[in-house]
Amino acid sequence: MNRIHGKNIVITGATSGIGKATALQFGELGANLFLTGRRNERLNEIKKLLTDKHTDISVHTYCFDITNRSACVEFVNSLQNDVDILINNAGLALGTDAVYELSDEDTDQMFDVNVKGLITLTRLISPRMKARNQGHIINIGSTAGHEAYAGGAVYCATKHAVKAISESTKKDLHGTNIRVSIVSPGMVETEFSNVRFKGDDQKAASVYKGFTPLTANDIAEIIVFVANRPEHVNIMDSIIYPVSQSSPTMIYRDE
Ligand code: NDP
Ligand code: 8X3
Repeated sequence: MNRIHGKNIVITGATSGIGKATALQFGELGANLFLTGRRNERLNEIKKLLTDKHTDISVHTYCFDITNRSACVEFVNSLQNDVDILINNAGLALGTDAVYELSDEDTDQMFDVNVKGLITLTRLISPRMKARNQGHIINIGSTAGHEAYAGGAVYCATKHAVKAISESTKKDLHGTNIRVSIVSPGMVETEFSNVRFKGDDQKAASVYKGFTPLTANDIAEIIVFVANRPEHVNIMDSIIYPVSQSSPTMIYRDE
């Protein structure tokens, strides 16, 4: 059953990976899309992909940095439509430094995007959902938000924070019809590792060598499934690993 048709869906970080795949899958189901990211060319490409294929949906793009609070306010104020579903997806890891080697810049950027950006959009959009007593907030967590690993002090902390924020958000909205969910993937081959290794694409590719990682589409399918449940069903969290991965650091490789 398609419960998505005609819904207004905000997706942050829709220029690549999980966010882009999710936008394309929601487009197939007839959702109106409000897509954000910093790379305008990518946003335009995705809009064209969607509107060429689907004439019955509207696609709006918003180019801004989620760490810029006033840009977030401007974005939310510019929305003419009620938001039915907010997908807080924008996020990143920077480096795999041990805690005693971390840079302030990487630390700030991970917290600013993964935690503060997510809170800003939730804080700005949830009051309207609350007023309508309707909506769904889906936060993209990580298995790193369930189990920390060496070299991931900050990234893991931000994803543990996403889990905590999601649980608190659900409790803050207790008694309303607003659903709050987390989708927590293991290793997904996207631009995530290219960003983490700051453009060292060889190092990024080596992360996914010797086993079959998840794809962005695999996670988009889960996000769509979570969003497409009946109104009274709230999937709180879902942990998705590739079959070759049993924990953030246990990966069975062929070679
Ligand atoms: P990608 O690097 O492919 O996508 C990340 C998205 O976040 C991009 O669209 C990027 O857009 C956006 N983004 C990053 N920084 C900012 C910023 N300052 N302002 C606005 N948008 C920003 O990675 P994934 O698709 O893999 O990651 C999506 C989410 O999934 C993240 O939250 C990540 O932590 C999580 N995740 C990823 C896993 C993986 O293994 N890949 C596993 C578990 C969770 P732009 O650069 O255009 O601004
Ligand atoms: C990303 C998962 O374990 O590659 O959230 O850092 S991991």
